[in-house]
Amino acid sequence: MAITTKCIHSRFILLFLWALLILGCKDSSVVVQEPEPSNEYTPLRSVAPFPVGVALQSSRLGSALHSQLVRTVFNSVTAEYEMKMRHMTSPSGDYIWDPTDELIAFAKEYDMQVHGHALVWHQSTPSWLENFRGTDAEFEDAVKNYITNVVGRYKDDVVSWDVINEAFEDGSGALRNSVFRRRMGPDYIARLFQYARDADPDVLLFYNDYGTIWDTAKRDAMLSMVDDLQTRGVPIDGIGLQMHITYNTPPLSNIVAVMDAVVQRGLLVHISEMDVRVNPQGDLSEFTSVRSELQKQRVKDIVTAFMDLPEANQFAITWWGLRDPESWLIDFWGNPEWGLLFDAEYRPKPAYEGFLEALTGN
Ligand code: 9MR
Repeated sequence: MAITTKCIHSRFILLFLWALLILGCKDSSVVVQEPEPSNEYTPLRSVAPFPVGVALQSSRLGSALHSQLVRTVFNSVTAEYEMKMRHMTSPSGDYIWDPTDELIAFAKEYDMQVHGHALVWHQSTPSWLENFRGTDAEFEDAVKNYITNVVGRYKDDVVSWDVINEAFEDGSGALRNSVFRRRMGPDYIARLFQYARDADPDVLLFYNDYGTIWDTAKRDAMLSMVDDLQTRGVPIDGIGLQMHITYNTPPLSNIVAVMDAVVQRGLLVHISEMDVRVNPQGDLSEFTSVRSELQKQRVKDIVTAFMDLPEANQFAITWWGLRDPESWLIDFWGNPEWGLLFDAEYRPKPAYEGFLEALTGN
């Protein structure tokens, strides 16, 4: 009898220890996946006089920490890919609304504005359009229909759209020979803007591109397009200057010159898709404090230059992702990179301080 009681006791103790172990493991695995965010920083949205945005993927909202950080720090969101044509429609052309609806619901709940990206982009053409069998007029009707449906559906939720993304070639500034250019003719951009305006008279319409801050042919092509659209009364409200830069290129003076040219045309400036590479030569295998300080200064300089623009022309600054390891830069360039404001552990980096210092004038 004594032996049986002893057995029951020791089994109970074992069970108790096992339960403790399981709970302990569970706790520590949560900590590993989602470390505590630091609270020792001022949210950008609480001090910036303009919207500060971040690119989002709806699947990342599943991480409580990710979504908490996004909504605390930023007050504008852009879908990193889910609002592009190839993701808004299936290969056969059916609309896919859920991921966008989810992003928009999140933005609404936390009082954030939504910048739509992008109605037309040659790199995100769905196969139903790339291989469109009808006439050119039918092709254009399909594009118009798409713009009307998408812009119309999100009329009350999306403040601004990139109507067309990256329409000019690198180096020459020639119009890319995309399926849109081939099927709709060389004046297709003007008609895209008009279709977007017809779908929503209040939404702000942007042209968005990379390289316009270092490639003079592309910059000139973009500005000539703007001049032409404005002369003909085609609606365009702003320019997205994709800020995919490195810690030391291009010179700040180039960036300021393009921003000024946009302002001279009475348009809004969107510093879009911002990230600052610190390892463009691939010489770093870990992030150094020297590069980190250079990155900080670069961010500070860009934000300061943006704030020097007339207030009426400051649209927003949008970061192309939240945490370093999630950035497209790593796969694209094939080097270790630390291009964003937060590190892998969700901690704000010195670059974040640089942004704040520019905002507060310290
Ligand atoms: O960062 C985006 C990446 O997650 C997507 O897979 C990719 C294709 O949709 O697009 C990336 O974002 C691009 C943006 O839409 C346009 N400018 C260049 C960006 C980096 O490629």
